[in-house]
Amino acid sequence: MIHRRRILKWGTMGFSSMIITPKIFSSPKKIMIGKKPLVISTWDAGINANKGAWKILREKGRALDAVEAGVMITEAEKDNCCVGLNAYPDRDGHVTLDASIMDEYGNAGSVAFIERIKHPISVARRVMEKTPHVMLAGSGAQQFAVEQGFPLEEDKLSDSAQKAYDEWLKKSEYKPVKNIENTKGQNAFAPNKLSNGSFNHDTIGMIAIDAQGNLSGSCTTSGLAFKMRGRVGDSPIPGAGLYVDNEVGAAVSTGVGEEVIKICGTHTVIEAMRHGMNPEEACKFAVERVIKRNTAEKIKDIQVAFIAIDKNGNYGGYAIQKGFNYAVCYADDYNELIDSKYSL
Ligand code: SD4
Repeated sequence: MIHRRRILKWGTMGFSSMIITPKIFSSPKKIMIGKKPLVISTWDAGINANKGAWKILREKGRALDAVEAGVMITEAEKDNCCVGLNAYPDRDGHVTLDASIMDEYGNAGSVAFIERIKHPISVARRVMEKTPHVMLAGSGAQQFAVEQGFPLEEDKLSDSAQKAYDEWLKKSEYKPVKNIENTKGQNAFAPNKLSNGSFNHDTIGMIAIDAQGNLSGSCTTSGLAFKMRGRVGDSPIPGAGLYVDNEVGAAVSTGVGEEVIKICGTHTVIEAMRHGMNPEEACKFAVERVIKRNTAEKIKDIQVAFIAIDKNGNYGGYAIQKGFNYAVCYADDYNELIDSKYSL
């Protein structure tokens, strides 16, 4: 009855006197209760990684421990093109790794352009917990890792990485000559697509909420295959490749890191959730921002995807292109690969 009277009153006021409030300030949505504990991670390697994280979460362990243990599984995998020391190298033939981690207090640690260290995610955690800094890079990061007791691994490509690199060298005709960056075309650069036609991307990004309702996240990658030496992607940058705000949610990205950095990708996702979007809507919002910054021609070759969890254990993901999937685990018998929605 009251509602009807209000509607009638508005009806007499006419549209011009109605105040339209922006969507982000609209009346609060019904709170959806999701899953807790819960872990989600990018791509199909996420299934195995989730298993490691779930062992900790199911025992009411801390999300931070879960996201570290989970991605360590992927870092150690033998045949992984894109994470850990068995991954594809940069265009000079060296594997260089980026990783970051964030806890429920908003602490962050990361390593960038680190070489010959098997578990960069654990070094990132040490940076967070044992130093006053957030990020260490290159030889300094490696030196810190060794001081912390991490073994220095052999500087050698895995068999499959060596094969892929030799193949790439043939086609790219890359020679480390001066000013090659100015040459037209992509040959000397990280290709958007690999020779098998798949997008040049992979990474494991993992976010989790534990039984106590605390959030954490991790991200670890070799970056783009055949990238320029010294290139650092979004993965080790808080707010770009990974962001956690315990009051709101956690988000992680994958795909062409340069695009993610330019829109502060995961921070954008978190802020969208803070203003009322659910995780999938927030990931879509960030994806659309990447799309908007590019021409229709260019965006066809770019993949970027985000996944997110909110404070209530709801989750979602969104990608530019078809083909992105993520693994979701919230029970001993539930660890499934979900095909992400996408824009193009
Ligand atoms: C990077 N975002 O270094 C990473 C790579 C990646 O899926 O996620 N690939 O740009």
